[in-house]
Amino acid sequence: ELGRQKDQELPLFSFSTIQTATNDFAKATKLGEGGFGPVYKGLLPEGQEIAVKRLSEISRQGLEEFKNEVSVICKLQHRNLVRLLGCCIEGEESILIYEYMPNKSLDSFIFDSTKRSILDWRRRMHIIEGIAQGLLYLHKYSRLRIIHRDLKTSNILLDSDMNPKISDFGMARIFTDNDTKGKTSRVVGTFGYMSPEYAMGGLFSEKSDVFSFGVILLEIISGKKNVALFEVDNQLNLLGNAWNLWKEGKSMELVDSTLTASCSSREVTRCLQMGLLCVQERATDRPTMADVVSMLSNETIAMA
Ligand code: ACK
Repeated sequence: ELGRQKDQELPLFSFSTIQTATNDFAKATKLGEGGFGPVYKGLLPEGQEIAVKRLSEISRQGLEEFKNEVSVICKLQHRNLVRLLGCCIEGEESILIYEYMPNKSLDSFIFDSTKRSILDWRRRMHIIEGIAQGLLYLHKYSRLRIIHRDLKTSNILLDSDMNPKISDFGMARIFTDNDTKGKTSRVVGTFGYMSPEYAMGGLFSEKSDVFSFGVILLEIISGKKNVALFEVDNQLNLLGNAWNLWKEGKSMELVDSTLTASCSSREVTRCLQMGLLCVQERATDRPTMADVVSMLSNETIAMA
């Protein structure tokens, strides 16, 4: 279950194959705009659907993210990480080819009122568990230790069975020993998902990913954005409110109203508790992903 290590080289695609697969890009469906360029839908001759991420212009920043993404993701294989099928580097072209994820990003399901009801409680728990497994693999079970640094609901893609897969490794950092902490003066990532120590001090670690995971979990359950912002004017209240409601035994008020028919208050409380543990201000108070995965499979969550 923990995923197979991938030893083979990353397949190289020719630019003409990608041109054919995407109808020369011009007539291809554009899936969206990714970190370093547009993402198109394509079809390989053998009938496999693909997503094609094309570096738009040779900017230093874009190229850095592109190379980083390749170097991280080509070493990984897990059912909860989007699979990189190959790449194409030819002349000015730098392109990444991924498995196609027909249900696109989790973001669109949680925040789009017409699609939201598709995600009942059971599906949401399945998604939360999948993200946790993928992240645990990144942190612990891949040969390397990887901090993603940009986890957010729009980077979680859903396959045809609504299984979640983590994507976008352009900002990830690889560690080859047990020391998985780092400090940077160039904070990259997405505000609202960043932990306080990372956003304000450039400190990233497994625990900063855990914070982002907590935000995603709370967004999945509440259907609300920015559930755990901190120290940004009155936005601090959002997290404060979540804690207060929970302490007052009113956790059901935090839950997306379309969900209440498909879950029990006990389940909700358990899950909310976990989200709140993950978004605690002090990194040392947060659980590890190993703790999270074991808590998800256990009946009780011990509060710190
Ligand atoms: O939320 P979306 O529709 O799903 O918008 C983003 C956009 O491209 C930029 O990242 C979509 N996308 C990215 N990778 C894939 C993929 N492998 N399969 C399908 N859609 C993808 C994503």
